[in-house]
Amino acid sequence: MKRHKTSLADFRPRIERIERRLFLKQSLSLGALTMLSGCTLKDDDAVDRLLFAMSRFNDAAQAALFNPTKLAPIYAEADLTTPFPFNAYYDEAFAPVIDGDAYRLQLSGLIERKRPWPLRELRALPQVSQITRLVCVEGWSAIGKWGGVPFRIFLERIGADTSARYVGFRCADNYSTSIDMPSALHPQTLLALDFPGRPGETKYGFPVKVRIPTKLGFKNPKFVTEIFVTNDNPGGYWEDKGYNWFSGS
Ligand SMILES: Nc1nc2c(c(=O)[nH]1)N[C@H]1C(S)=C(S)[C@@H](COP(=O)(O)O)O[C@H]1N2
Ligand SMILES: [Mo]
Repeated sequence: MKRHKTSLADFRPRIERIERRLFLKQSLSLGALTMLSGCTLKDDDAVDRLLFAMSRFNDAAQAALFNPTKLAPIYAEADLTTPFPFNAYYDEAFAPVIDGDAYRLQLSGLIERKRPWPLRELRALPQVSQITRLVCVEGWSAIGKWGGVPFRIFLERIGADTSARYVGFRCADNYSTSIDMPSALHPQTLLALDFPGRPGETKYGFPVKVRIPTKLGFKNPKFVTEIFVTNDNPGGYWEDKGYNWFSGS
């Protein structure tokens, strides 16, 4: 029996196969990924046990419709991961650095008031902060603190059509992603303006990241330049390459 350290990535093809077979369009659950990223898989049996547990988890998730009141776990300051890991589809050195004074958040689609928002006006909206876990499909997770405006408050303020199906995001690095409206309105979804890391560090998404603790990392856009509301699924950078679109709990 093989006894070597492996990561989630090593089992990706197999997980994808099983995922297709068992869950069809249902997501690989965030809970299961948290488990996976928090432990070392030592052998094939361990993987089988995990995949079996995951399939049960997903069956339960499938039995219930998305519950917009279900909360992601909250952590303490003592749990913060430092340094916080950086991730993007490119190397850290190429992360965009945005001029906060010149920045305007653009709005489009099914939104009544589309005037662009300067950073200082976003800062003038009600602010909250929360410590949650970011879970990346690549097999790691990290606990960080994000502060900002509850996204629901922002959507209401701009007159977004909250009966529409999707909210899409465009980013300064040409990244994009999109989420379902119930997740956009989830009480823990934040238009984040404060990030993990040292003061002044910009690579975690300055000036705006949409932080959705009920979704996998790749559904949490950094360096957001435009938000739009639509009834046509906008897909996204990874979504268009085949990643599960919902990817949340
Ligand atoms: N604009 C942008 N946002 C992005 C990405 C990216 O490449 N560009 N990568 C995503 C992925 S895969 C992850 S895991 C998280 C990583 O966020 P962090 O750098 O704050 O850890 O950002 C997400 N948001
Ligand atoms: Mo990720």
